[in-house]
Order: sequence, then C-alpha cells, then structure tokens
Amino acid sequence: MYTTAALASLLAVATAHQNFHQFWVDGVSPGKDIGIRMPPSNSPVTDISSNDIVCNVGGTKVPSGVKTVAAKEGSEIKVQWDQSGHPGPITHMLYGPVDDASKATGIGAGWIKIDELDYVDGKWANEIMEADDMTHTFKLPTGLASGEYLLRSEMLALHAAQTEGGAQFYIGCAELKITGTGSTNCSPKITLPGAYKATDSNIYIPNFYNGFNAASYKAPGGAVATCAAGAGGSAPQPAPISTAEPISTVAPTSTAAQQTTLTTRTSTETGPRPTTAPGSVPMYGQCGGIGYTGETKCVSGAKCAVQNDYYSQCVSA
Ligand SMILES: [Cu+2]
Repeated sequence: MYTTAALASLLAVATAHQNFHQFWVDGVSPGKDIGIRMPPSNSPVTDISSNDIVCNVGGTKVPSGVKTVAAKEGSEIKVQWDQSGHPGPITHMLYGPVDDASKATGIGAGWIKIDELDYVDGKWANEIMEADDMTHTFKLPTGLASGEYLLRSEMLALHAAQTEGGAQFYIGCAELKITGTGSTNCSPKITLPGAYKATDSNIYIPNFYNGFNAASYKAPGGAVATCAAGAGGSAPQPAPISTAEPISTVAPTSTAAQQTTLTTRTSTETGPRPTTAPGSVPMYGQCGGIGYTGETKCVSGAKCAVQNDYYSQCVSA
C-alpha cells in the first residue's frame, strides 16, 4: 500500500511524462495530434527489446488511420512536445521510403538517424526545448528518394538511468510523404528493436548523479546518417541547394563538407566521388574510442582528438 506521500510523488512523476503532439513542415502544421501516431498515454517505454520502442505503444499497428503529411527533402521540420522536465537528448529518425506510410510498422532495419540534440552549454535538449516553447527544429536530409516515410521523434529521459532499465523512452512517429531527388542511400542504418541495449553506456549510466560527464554524451542509435548518391543511380541535382540557405542536417560545420562534395560532383558529373574527401563526423561528434565502430573521419576543418580511452571527438583542426 502506498502512503499518501508516496502516492503524491508517484503522481508528480506521472504528470511529468510527455508526448510529441505537433509538427510543422516549412512553417505549416497539419494541427495538434494530426499526422502523428498518438500513444494511449504519456507513459514512457522502458522495455528496449519490445516493439513499443519503434513508435510507442500501439504505434506499430497498421493501417494506422493517421494522416500522412507532405514534405520535401531538405524541409525544415519543427516538432513540439507538451513538456519535459526530464534531462536527456532528443533524436529524430526516418524510416523509408515505403509505398504507404500508414501501413508501415517500422519494425526492423531501415531507420536512419537524421537529427540529434544532446547536451549543449550546460543544458540538456529538454531544457533547450523548454526555453523555446518545447519545440525543436531541424532539416530533413537532402538526397532522399521520393516516397513515404515514418519520422520518429524520441526524447530519452535519463533521470533514472542510474538503474539498469530505468531510462525512459518517449516516442512519437509522424507520417510524411517526401518529395526528393535522390536515392536514400543513407548510412548507417538502424534496426528497431535491436539497436538499443539496456546496458548501453548511453542508456544505463550508473554514475549519472555522480561524476557523469554530460558534455560527452551521445544519444543511442549511432551517428547521424550521411546520404550519398547511389552508385549507378542517376546524377543528383545539386543546383537548388547552393547558396540561399545552409542545407546542413547535422551541424553548421558539415555544410561546408556537403557543399564541397556537391561542387565536386557537379564538375565531374558522372565521375567517382573523391576518395580523399573529409569524413562525415560533425564537430564534437564521436570519431573513435574503445568499442566504437562508426565513422572516424571528421568533417572538413575538424580533427579527431582523444578525450579518453573510450571517447574521441572531432574538434576544430
Ligand atoms: Cu515522466
């Protein structure tokens, strides 16, 4: 039996839970709770091995009955959650292309990470969002194939991550119909469920309240994907994305690398991509360390610097 005080604190925790409620594509929203597979409650998913980790409880039931919303590659996406007092990152992933997003479960391989905000200048992503009406804005990658996609918004709450199984995943999946010019040859790919493990060092953090260095934290799912032209595919069309606006989907520093690549491709047209090009790890992204298997080359202007045995990151060259 709960004491009144214990019950009150449980309720306080419960009301601190959160949901993804609304998004805007290039400034236009379909409306609150429209285009999103809304879960039955604002409770977190904690069983990382369950299908609930894909699109929250009930989120893999298809047909979803949820409206699919038009977007374009490179579109600016703004998401809005209702609240989050829990410390942790926000991550966005895409799954597709599929013929009909309303009929895609999202279970399995084929996800890519397209956006991640962790801990910047002493603030977790949730705090940064709180200061901006609980919104976060990012861009869809360029180089996507036309088709329908699931857009997965995840806020990972770490306030109980000092216990294995204590990390709380809040997830909402939107459905997008994206017009693109590429072939969605993006990597690395992520499999859900499967990519996350309860003992991963960014999910189970024994020292979260005792010496944990949040500044080096990277959200689960690996690196933000880079999208390249498919080998043998038709040449991409770099023209529309040259000067007007930054096209970065990762960090400002990657814009230069992408534009360099595009420029090179324009001049050589059908030639192979240069093999000595800079890497794709953004500034402050992980580029090495024990157990790390991802990309190790930093974007142009950055170099990989050892922070400790387990973590090297890209810093200004
Ligand atoms: Cu909560």
